[in-house]
Amino acid sequence: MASNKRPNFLIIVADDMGFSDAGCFGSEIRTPNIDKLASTGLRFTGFHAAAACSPTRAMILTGTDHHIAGLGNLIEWTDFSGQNFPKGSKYSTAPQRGMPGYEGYLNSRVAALPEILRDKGGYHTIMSGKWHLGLTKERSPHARGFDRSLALLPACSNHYDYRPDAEFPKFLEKSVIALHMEDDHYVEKLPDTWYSSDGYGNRMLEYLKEWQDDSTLKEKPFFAYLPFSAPHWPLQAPKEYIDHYRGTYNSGPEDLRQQRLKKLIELGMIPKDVRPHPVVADEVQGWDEMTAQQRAMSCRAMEAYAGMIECLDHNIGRVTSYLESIGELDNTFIMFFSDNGAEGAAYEAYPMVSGELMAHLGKYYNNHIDNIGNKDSFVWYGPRWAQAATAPSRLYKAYTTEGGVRVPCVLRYSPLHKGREGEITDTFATVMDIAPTLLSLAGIEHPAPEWKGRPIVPMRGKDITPYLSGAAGNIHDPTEAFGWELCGRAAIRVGKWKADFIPFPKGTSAWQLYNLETDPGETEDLAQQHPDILQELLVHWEKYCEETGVVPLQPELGARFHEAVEAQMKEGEWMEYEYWKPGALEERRRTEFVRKIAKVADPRLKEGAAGQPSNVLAGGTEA
Ligand SMILES: [Ca+2]
Repeated sequence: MASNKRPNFLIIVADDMGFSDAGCFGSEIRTPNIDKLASTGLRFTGFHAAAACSPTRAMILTGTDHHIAGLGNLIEWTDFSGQNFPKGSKYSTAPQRGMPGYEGYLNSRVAALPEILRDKGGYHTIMSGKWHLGLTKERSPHARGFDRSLALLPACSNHYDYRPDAEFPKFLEKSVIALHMEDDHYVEKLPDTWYSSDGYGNRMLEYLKEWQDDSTLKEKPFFAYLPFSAPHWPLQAPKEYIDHYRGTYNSGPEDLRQQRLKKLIELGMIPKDVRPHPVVADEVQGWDEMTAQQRAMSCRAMEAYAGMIECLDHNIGRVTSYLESIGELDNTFIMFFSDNGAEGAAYEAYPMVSGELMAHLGKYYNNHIDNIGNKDSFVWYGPRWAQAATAPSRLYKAYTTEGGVRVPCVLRYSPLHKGREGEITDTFATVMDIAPTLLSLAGIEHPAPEWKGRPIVPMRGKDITPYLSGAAGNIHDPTEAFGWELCGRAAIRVGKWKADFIPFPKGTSAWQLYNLETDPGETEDLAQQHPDILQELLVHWEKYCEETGVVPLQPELGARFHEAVEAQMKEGEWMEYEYWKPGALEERRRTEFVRKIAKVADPRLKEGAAGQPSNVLAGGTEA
């Protein structure tokens, strides 16, 4: 391999895949291709994302916090407050609507990584997979720097592009239609044989072959972004993959959880004496309370989930094998990771959606036990299976506890980590580190404070190349603070100390304090024992809110911010493109379905900067 050539980049993202769902992270699911990347690269057990999809994707593509980049929350959750809140919750996302940083697409404060790599660095930029960073042409991958793209624009869809001829309940209208854009135009019809992971793998291969076969293009290195929409629900996969798992999960989710924990300990990925967080699943029946039929149905959902992951892995293998066949594998910096923790929502138990949703599914889908996983089935697997995959961590997707934000990650780039193949590292890293790392490897400086005539923000992530090459012992300084916030769930971490704020009913609606070094499961709240450390973290929290523009949804997350905001828009007046309405996919009528988004002034208080952190934590983080 020519060493004077700048590296190619391949960033592969799984959607809602749990921490222990890959073979190289202790899973029984067959993932030979991810495992091969791991055995020839590094595995990260301290890699962190946001708690859900589009916020993470915003951070991947900008290197900064999602509250800055326009995805302060998922647009689906700011648009319709109730759908993501289980029984007993009173929280509304209304105060976030219309606020700066909550646009629901990559906003103009950021330059997107492909824009910089292409326009400043001369890279060829290609994408195949889920975008979730804007629904209209001017927000599309094409508009944000991709030379070639096939992109699923919304959060999720039927993986086979199947949809019944029916009016969708509100929850499903944004969850069924496989709205894709290819370069600068909407895809009118996907191929009849469409299945998401195969479709994205196919298209990525086409783009790579196009690059390989064109001598002019080939002079440029490539940036390839391959974000799968699997294994996000609806759990669907080709039968040949699902069949590999028939009967595998018959002993239930607790048994699987114990098996996974045992494997994680054997691999040295979690401490032998780890105290796993208990399973939190009060809203659904216990395994022992279920009938044999209910248990069998549940196992089929898990089998379908496993099949989705194997199919995703197969497509990763097709892409990496192709790179190997053209002699580009070792010159390609590759990362694979999940965008958030496993998805544990039990939508059947959500008062805002369950009745209407379940009635619709009963009428238009076939969730017979022998049909689960097929195109006309529509299932999710719920909190118990999810927590088998997030164990020993607390909770799952959409929560800012480790179960929502700690994700499996594999990195392979031989020229930088020679001799460390197969290594497992627990060093702290985040998805915000990807952009600075790629720019560093490409030899490009980030353009902040200005890009194409507009002011833009700098990156908040760190270049990880000094860590990979052994020049640095860690990626982030242990005194650096990291915040998370999503739907009023929050966390702030400095070194081993982490404070979580999880509202009722999944949490206490009070700040809790954990020592992740001795208690990675976040099981023992030390807030009473170490009030000084908690207070110190909360100073960092306020600073994080000020720096990133978090609009807190509870007084506990920032009374002085909270008092200044109130509901700005009504329910359902936010989504910018109503693509699920009849006729909305027709080119000539599309503009009828684009809504104007009201803008309000930023009412966050400007006076009184957050207090400067004292050194309580600095003392407390010495490992
Ligand atoms: Ca996701």
